[in-house]
Amino acid sequence: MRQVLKDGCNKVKRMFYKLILTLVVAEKTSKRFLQTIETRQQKLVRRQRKHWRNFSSVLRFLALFLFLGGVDSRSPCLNELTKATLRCMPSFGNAAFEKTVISNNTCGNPPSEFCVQTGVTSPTKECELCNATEPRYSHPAEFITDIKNDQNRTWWQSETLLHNPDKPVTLTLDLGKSYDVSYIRIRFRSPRPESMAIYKRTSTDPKAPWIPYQYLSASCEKTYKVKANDIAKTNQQVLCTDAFSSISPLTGGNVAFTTLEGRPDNLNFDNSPELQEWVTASAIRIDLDRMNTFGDEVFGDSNVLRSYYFAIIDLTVGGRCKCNGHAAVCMKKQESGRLQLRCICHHNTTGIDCQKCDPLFNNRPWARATEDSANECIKCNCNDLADSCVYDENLGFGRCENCKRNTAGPQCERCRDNFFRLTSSDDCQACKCDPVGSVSLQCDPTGQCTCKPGVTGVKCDRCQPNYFGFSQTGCR
Ligand SMILES: [Ca+2]
Repeated sequence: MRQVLKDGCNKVKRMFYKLILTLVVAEKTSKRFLQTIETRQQKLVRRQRKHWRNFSSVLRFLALFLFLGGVDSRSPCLNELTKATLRCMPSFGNAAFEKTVISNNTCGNPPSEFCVQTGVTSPTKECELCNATEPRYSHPAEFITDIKNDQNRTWWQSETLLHNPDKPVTLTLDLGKSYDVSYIRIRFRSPRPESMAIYKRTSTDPKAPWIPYQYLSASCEKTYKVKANDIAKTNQQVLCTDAFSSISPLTGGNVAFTTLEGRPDNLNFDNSPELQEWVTASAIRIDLDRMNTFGDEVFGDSNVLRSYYFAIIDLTVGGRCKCNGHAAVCMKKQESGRLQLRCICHHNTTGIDCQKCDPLFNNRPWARATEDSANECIKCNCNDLADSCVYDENLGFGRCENCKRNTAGPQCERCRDNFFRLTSSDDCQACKCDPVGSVSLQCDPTGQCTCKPGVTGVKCDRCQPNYFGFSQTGCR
């Protein structure tokens, strides 16, 4: 009986301890929850302020965008009246439009659920499905550069933190050829990343290195070892800004990067090869390095984890097809069996970017067109006897290549060795000097070879009268 009472007492004691423990844990949890709510509200207010600052940066950026040529269309390469050559360029536009984007991480395969981030922890989060096999629910990378339509905002989306806790997310945009890039703007559907980096390639060579272009981070120094909001001291200095990295707004936030803003040669672009190189890009890579969160993902709640992911509505690359001032049109052309985007070159230039002179137009070095001069390529003087020339620094003009009809010389102006002609309008003929009887294989302009002693004939191929023994030493 006593034993039963003792056991019962112990049972009550254990239950009591359990209750106390539960209460303590509950109090701790609720305290932590209240702290989370409080700091979240403080955070939101702080971020709201920051958002306004960002908004003014976006306005500044838009002003610069208009200044950089968002308003004009393409310009002609020739003045129709005076026939003077003019610098020309393709129209300004969105270089990313309908270009291929590849992502290493996209939701929907297998189908998964994601929840819309509302900034408030509640069990009734609005959740949707991402399913790559159902068009209605798929969010592929190509939706980043598709048609812009405010009624139907398509977007790309990554997996959520629940499905992909720490794999870095990378987007790669291939522009198809070099562009002069003025700005890059990314419109997010999810909150903007805490840290992201933009890289570029300046050549279409798939082995070309990725060059850092801009960092955008709330933790510049920690994440990218770059001072936050620094002023560009050189034209190609990679900067880091914290202006676009707050969690607010939760949707529709913009990230923008203007390539020329604040660069030392900003107003002297024509004469700055460094800056010209800096704005050149043929591919863009965006690394989404860290998400912005409210810190509640640490509790591991699956609905919370489902509400963290990257989603981008649109990527705009404001720029012009790079034609070095020698083309007004850039279009796809059939080239070795595939469509290649290229400039339609003027000013006797050629190449995908009009980056060189036509073969027979290298009488002076190739140059970009400037505001003052089209710097067109000039034809070499090859007397119509060559199809190509190369500029020769020592000569100061173009040296003709592969002179035709037995001619030679920098301008195909003379007969090649061992050939002759009387006047420059004649064809060059072979001297055909006899190698045994001639001093050299070169004849004079009449075709007469120089004979060894005792040798005679136009081609020095026989002994003079009364001489004999035609040999390497002449005739005796
Ligand atoms: Ca879209």
